[in-house]
Amino acid sequence: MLKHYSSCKGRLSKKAALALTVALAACLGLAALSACSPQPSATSSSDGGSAPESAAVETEGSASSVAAMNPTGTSAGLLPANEYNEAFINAGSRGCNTCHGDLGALMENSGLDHIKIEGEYGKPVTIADCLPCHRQHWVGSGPYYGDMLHERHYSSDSFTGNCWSCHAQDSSGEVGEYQWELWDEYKYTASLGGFPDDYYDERVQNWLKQRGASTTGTMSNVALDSEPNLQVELSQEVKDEEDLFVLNNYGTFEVDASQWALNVTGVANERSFTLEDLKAMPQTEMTVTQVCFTSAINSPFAGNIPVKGVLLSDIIEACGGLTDGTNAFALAGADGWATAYAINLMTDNNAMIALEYFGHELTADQGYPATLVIPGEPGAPWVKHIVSLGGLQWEADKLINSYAANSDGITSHKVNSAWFQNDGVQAKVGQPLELTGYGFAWSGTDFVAPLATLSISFDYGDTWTDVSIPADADPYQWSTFAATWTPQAPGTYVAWLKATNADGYEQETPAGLFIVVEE
Ligand SMILES: Nc1nc2c(c(=O)[nH]1)N[C@H]1C(S)=C(S)[C@@H](COP(=O)(O)O)O[C@H]1N2
Ligand SMILES: [Mo]
Repeated sequence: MLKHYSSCKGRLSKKAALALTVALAACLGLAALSACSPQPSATSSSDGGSAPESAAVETEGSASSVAAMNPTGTSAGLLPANEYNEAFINAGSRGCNTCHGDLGALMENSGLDHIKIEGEYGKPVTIADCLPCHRQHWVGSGPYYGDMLHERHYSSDSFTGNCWSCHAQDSSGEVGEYQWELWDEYKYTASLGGFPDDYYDERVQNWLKQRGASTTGTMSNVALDSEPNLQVELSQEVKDEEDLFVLNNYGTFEVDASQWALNVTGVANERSFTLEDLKAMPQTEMTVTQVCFTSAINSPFAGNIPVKGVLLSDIIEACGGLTDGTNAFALAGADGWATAYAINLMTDNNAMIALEYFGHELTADQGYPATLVIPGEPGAPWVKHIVSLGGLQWEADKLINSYAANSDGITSHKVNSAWFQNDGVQAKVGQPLELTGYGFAWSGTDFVAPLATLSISFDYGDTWTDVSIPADADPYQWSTFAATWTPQAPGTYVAWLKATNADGYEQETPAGLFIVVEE
């Protein structure tokens, strides 16, 4: 049972920090050190709820604006309109996207040199997508968002809200032991109902119903469905290419293929491969899921890609094999992106130098003319515009340099899931509603077992519908699902989704989704 979200309070161990130097230094944009500035008006909140009366406000001295904040005007947002939700919770006036709309667009328009980060599948970028990097107190992941966002709001003309605009206090635990949380995380939890500890106690629910405070047994009147009429179909589909995320640490980089070559050292016959050389070699095709190393809960930074190219093992063989002791490659992209990786972890997983995605040559954002693809590992070491495989001799302990193995201590998600829908899905009683999403595990190594189960709950995790991933599913691809749910009663529901792998390792916080069901 999930009570409140951990906010990565643990310090990074020295070892983890070292590992992350490789992982994060490049995985994240480290350029921007100043705060966000507001962006052109958000027309709708990502809650899909009634955004506060949103005339765009011009910020003095800047061309940017945000949706007007109205902290004293009250709105239930997606929650049922009642005194508690409007006047007490004021749900419609809280959370980042209420004022800012898409946070990816906010960063894009901010004038800051931030990594390119875009919401895909029609999902806006939310604060959840910022947290894997900026919740850290570690230099490699960029500035700590708590400091910069407090300061930026404090000095903003257009921010007329207060602490509760962005935060909530979760009082689960001892009386008086409040936890500051982000509203955007808190809103999906049972604590929203006002009985954080006893929420799951039927007596609380009955008491609330008896007093007429709630028809559903939650103070917020969030509806529960403990016996959902739910059919789930799984697949490993490839979505539209335009929904594949792009993460460029240094912006879009153009390469002139006539000047380009891939240099290989640490092999019997060191050599350079031109694009023509690689095209003339045997080509292998497969479909493989790419996720960003810093994928958040409910993140749009994942996608299934049909790839085609030359297996790394074929390249090594074409160079007469590795020299004695060579067991890792330093990997460098033409744009300056660099990391290193154990060779066996790549060749065991059919790593390839990909020349094509989706049946065509790579675009600049995909890494033209060639990108290293490492099935089962997150995106950071999938070096785009790759120009060098530099032979290294690593000590045994360094060889376990899988990103999956070394990701403990940062808020990143080896087993994860997301809805493709946004908060505010509309439905009708008795009519089937299709909900879709994905789950995955970084299953390319011994460190993370393949995805085993996707689970859905409509009662804050009190009961789950578990869906097993078939044994013949490809562990290198995500599992997508279409869940057909027929709601039996009107109300606002919070659907939860979580992924579990074959070792029982469970997604730490479920992905939440607000659904509004009408009569
Ligand atoms: N050359 C180069 N390769 C790179 C990056 C980069 O910025 N430059 N970003 C990495 C990161 S952090 C990710 S998640 C993936 C993203 O690949 P995509 O943009 O094709 O989705 O590329 C990786 N390879
Ligand atoms: Mo990434």
